[in-house]
Amino acid sequence: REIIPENHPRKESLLIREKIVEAMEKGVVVPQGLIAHGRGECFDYLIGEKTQFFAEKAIEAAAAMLLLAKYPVISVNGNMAALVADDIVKLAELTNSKIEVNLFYRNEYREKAIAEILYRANAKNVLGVGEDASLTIPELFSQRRKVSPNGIYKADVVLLGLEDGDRTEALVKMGKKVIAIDINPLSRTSMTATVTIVDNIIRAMPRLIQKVMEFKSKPNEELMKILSNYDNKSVLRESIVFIANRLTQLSFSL
Ligand code: PTJ
Repeated sequence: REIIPENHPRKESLLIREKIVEAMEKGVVVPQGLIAHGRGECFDYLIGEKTQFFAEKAIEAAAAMLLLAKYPVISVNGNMAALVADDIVKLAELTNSKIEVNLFYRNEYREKAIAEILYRANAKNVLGVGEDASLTIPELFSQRRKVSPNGIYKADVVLLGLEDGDRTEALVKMGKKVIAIDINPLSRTSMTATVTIVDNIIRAMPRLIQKVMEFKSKPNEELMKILSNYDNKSVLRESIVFIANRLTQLSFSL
């Protein structure tokens, strides 16, 4: 928007903020989504607003996992639709993934508005809208429990971003592998996912697409090796140690 000066040092971050606010004004993002975004901005400061080595490792594992999956699904909420709709569609195409709308604050208007954004980004089919979200994830009491029989319910791998913790736990209990993009390494989602990409979803999605394109020609055995060498707990540990060290260094630079 015109109020952000061209030479503002935090122009990019402010423009992204405007994107989220506009999406909220249209009812795509919920007000709670602004709070989630602010929390994300804070963690982005802590990791230096760059994709760090621990995220690169997780992105490699995620790319391998998506390419090896039998029935991968990308789960989309309001914030994801507002920030990375084009990338979601591109990634789905490259990995043969289904796209499903799944909302914490579900209502018919938002389901349709989010599907519309994805269709405008050239999605072929969007699941989880209206009657299609007819099945229930066991032990989950939020609106997130409603899923499509042809999407998340059937998936072996689910990619999700900016989530509350309950659903990741429930999906893992159902035997699914979960790839989470969450910039907060301490969240329950981060702790329970199979692969956690601790990075801003805006930077992580294009990198994940790049990695999938790079890995597409690799034989399955090589992809399986990448996955078996991956340890999510140690990647999370590395991200927390990185933040702690960075804060210590910053304290000395005062
Ligand atoms: O659209 P809905 O109805 O499904 O609701 C979506 C929100 C985001 C409101 C809902 O899922 C929610 O309340 O999420 P939480 O519990 O606030 O968790 C969001 C997580 O995403 C937090 O751990 C944030 O740090 C993280 N996060 C925020 N912005 C980004 C992010 N992670 C990656 N990239 C970001 N840009």
